[in-house]
Amino acid sequence: MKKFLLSATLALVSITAMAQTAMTDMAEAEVRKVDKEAKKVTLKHGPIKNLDMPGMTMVFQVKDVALLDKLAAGDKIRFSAEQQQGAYVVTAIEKPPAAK
Ligand SMILES: [Cu+2]
Repeated sequence: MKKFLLSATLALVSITAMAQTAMTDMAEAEVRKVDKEAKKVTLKHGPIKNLDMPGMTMVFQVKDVALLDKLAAGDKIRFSAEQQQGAYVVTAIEKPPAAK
């Protein structure tokens, strides 16, 4: 009986951990510079969980230049990034509905 309770608790803990990962998938950032020609964007970003990166200002490449279309310096965004072949690449950008 004790053993059953323990494994049930462990299962519950791992489900909770998975849910938290999904919810914190996107990081917060403020756009500093948009460079469409180079397909790059400079972001002052908060912690990025999946990259194990603390908050900082840095340049990202973008997966698709269309992500930069409606972006301007000063915009507050949420974004997803991945590490691909040694470079940090933004794969998705979300702007809050209130933004222009
Ligand atoms: Cu960074």
